[in-house]
Amino acid sequence: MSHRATTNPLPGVESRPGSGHYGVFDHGAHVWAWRPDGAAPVLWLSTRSLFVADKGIRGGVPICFPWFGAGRTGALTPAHGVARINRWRREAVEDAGEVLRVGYSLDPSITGTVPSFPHAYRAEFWVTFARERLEVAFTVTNTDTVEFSYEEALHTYLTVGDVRQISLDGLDRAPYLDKVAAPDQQHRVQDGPVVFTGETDRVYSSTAAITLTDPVLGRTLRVEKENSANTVVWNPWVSKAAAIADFGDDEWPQMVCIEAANAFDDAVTLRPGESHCLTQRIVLA
Ligand code: TA6
Repeated sequence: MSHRATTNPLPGVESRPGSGHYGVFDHGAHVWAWRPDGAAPVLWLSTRSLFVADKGIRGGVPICFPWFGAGRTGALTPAHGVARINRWRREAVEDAGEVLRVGYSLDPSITGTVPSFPHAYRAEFWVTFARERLEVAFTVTNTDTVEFSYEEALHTYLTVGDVRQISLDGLDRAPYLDKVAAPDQQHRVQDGPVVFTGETDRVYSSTAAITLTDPVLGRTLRVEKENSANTVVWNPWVSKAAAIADFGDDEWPQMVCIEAANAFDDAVTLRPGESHCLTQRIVLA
């Protein structure tokens, strides 16, 4: 099955090997579809997502760079940086049928000057779609004459049968920032599996792989990563989902975000000429 450059709502690359479905938009180098042949969709995409030049896409794998959320100052906009709202340069498509690899690049000639990140850099992104795994790799190279630091996340939205019935293993004993808790109670330590009983927005200090057990879909996903000090886990629950315009009010039970990240004190620092590659892999176990 050959890929095809698609228009969809946005230009990109799409392939349908067997009953599978692979898709990435040039906008944001945004991976929006991964459904392995014979399986249910693994990535989640809101039915309310926008597909416009200056907005992020609600679902798939948004690339957060050069800051996470509102940044370490808590005052940076746009949320999660500029990478996901710019159109990346598509550099390569390697189509071996069941395995499709697409490579992109981003640099200041695309994003323009970013006052809160006035640095010379080159960012590259590769996605590998295969039947049993999806791999995304985000590499930043310092092409400047001075060192700089940045935050990053592969903000992956996963489809689940019912978030109230899943559990995440692999974070036991990991310290985390609980962004939903009262300010004086936000520093906590994970005790056992992660389960979801309300709005959940946590930044774990952990390099571990995670196993997602989904009894409703009857499947287990393994979420592996390299060069990532943080794992972000998010579900907006009822009121936050209702407050987000591009998120359907009744969609929150069918998704969870598990994000390989380097944020806050774990921001990446690169000296001139240095590179760093953040990788996340989702494996159908
Ligand atoms: O990764 C979790 C998070 O930082 C949440 O706090 C929430 O803001 C989510 O990202 C979505 O952010 P977005 O800017 O895409 O609406």
